[in-house]
Amino acid sequence: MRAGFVSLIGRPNAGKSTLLNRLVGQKLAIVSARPQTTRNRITGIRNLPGAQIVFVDTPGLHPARGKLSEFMAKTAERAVEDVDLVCLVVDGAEPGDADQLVLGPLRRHHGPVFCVLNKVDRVTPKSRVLRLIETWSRAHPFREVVPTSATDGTNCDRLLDLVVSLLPEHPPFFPEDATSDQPETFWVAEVIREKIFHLTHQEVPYATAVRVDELVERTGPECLYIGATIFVEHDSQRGILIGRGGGMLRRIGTAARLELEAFFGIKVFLSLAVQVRRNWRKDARALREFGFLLTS
Ligand SMILES: Nc1nc2c(ncn2[C@@H]2O[C@H](COP(=O)(O)OP(=O)(O)OP(=O)(O)O)[C@@H](O)[C@H]2O)c(=O)[nH]1
Ligand SMILES: [Mg+2]
Repeated sequence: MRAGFVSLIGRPNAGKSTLLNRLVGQKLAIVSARPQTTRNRITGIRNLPGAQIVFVDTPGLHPARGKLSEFMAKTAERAVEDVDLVCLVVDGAEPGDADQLVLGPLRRHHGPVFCVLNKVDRVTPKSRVLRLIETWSRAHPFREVVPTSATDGTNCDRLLDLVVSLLPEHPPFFPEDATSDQPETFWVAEVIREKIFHLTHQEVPYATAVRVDELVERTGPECLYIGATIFVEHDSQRGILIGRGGGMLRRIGTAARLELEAFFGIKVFLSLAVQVRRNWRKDARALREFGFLLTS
């Protein structure tokens, strides 16, 4: 039996969370077209015959600005410690430079590192993929440079095989049926936050935190009752999130509820409230309250 931990790190928007979901075979991490969607370390467990891979998704590597951003940057940097393999995920369509920002954290990892050239479905002409492989192979002594597409699945099975071949012999870390070690309430809050990323613009999704206050099964009729609070930094953002006649909050609530119902397989009653917590992203206490805690 082989088992081990594998971190996915890289610039914001490279497709780390999409790749985590693809490799695990289930949507565990939220995804959006904007950078800095992921804020926490998110594990996704893939069980294969004879192997258990614990993938670790991370916030995008970026220069920290402010307390929340510092938390995110530290979370990403620490994710290379105590893992068996690190995958640096690069957006093949917009690779950026092989600079300190992405190569720096690799130096703190003493095991093998892969470079995953993601979004190859968007790279044209195809000969450019070969040039990218050459460029990245020169930037760091990567054990493998693997072109993938997390959205259409290209080469993801090959990536899984390569990962398994590097894992140490070890009994499984988690039960066979586990897919994550995040609590359900965290995942529910993330689903709501994803809909806010999809439906609102500019600073609003970045100024938003979601806290699930209640998650209980109710009978007569049977349903899952979820109460959550959406926090924003200013009154104007609260107005935008609620929308005219409550329209925006209804759209966010409906989109989240449909996904939650599909996941839990039971009717969901979702109650959302919006509160202002001034400048919460700069407030250490609020960050702790909203679950932004460094755990290692
Ligand atoms: N065409 C294409 N798009 C992709 C691929 N992988 C991810 N995307 C898209 O890229 C965008 C960013 O994806 P995410 O998975 O949220 O990226 P991330 O690296 O987790 O981003 P942060 O959490 O912000 O660091 C989304 O719009 C995805 O649909 C891919 O292989 N091909
Ligand atoms: Mg992400």
